[in-house]
Amino acid sequence: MPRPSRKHPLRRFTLRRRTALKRRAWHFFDSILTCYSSKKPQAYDDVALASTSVVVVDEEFVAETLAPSLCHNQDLVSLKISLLGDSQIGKTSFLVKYVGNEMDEGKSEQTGLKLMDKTLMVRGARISYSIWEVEGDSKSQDYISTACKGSVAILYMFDLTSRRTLNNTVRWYRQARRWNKTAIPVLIGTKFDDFIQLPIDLQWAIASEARSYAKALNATLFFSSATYNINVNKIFKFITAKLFDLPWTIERNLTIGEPIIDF
Ligand SMILES: Nc1nc2c(ncn2[C@@H]2O[C@H](COP(=O)(O)OP(=O)(O)O)[C@@H](O)[C@H]2O)c(=O)[nH]1
Ligand SMILES: [Mg+2]
Repeated sequence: MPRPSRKHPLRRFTLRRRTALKRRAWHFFDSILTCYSSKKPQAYDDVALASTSVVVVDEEFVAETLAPSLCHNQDLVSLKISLLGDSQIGKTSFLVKYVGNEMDEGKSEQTGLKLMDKTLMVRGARISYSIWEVEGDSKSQDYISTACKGSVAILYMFDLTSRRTLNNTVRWYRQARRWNKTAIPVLIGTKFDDFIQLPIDLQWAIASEARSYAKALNATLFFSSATYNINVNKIFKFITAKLFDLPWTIERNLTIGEPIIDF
């Protein structure tokens, strides 16, 4: 009876497979080690770049930008936002508070219309907001079409201490809608710091009226103060999240004496 071979064909096959598997495993570990070595692959460099260049984005959005698959696209997205309301209600102060040092003085001198730009990084993409303010006096009516055409959001603003300016938002809304029916409508009550000095029953009456107006305009309502930087950034964050379907939600606040947010 012939002696069985020391290396059975099946055993030889198993050995070959094991060697191939070992080689593949080493290759796999090698590629992992390469990722952590000083010679980083391109993708890792991009992540580092994206996380350092995100300067003006709020924390929730910064977390989003760290996802590697979203960091390669450095395209610039230009979007227009317009801002309407009576004069002296705090529109320019609100914009200056948001835009800060990036305000383009050169573009802001045209009578009846102001234009300010702000660029921010969201999920690895550069977003440039052109924010158009219609100044609110009788002459500025001619600029409503220029400001509203192509806007992705329209901010209807009023002074919380002046009911007349709240009533006028309906007129601003009707005029804006002639030129733009798709923009996100936001109703903003300004000078919240002055408003909270009013008697509480008056605050309650104005807040209720503002909520009814917001419902009628199908708008989200914010009370804000440029002087104390209340809800200024939050309003733009809300618009950005809504436009780009970002996982960020605002909380409703209906407490009298606090800056109301209603939707
Ligand atoms: N108390 C208070 N005053 C404000 C606020 N925002 C603006 N103002 C004042 O309201 C006046 C008109 O502001 P401005 O921004 O020029 O209004 P615009 O005509 O609507 O652009 C100025 O005297 C501002 O200092 C605010 O948040 N609180
Ligand atoms: Mg102004």
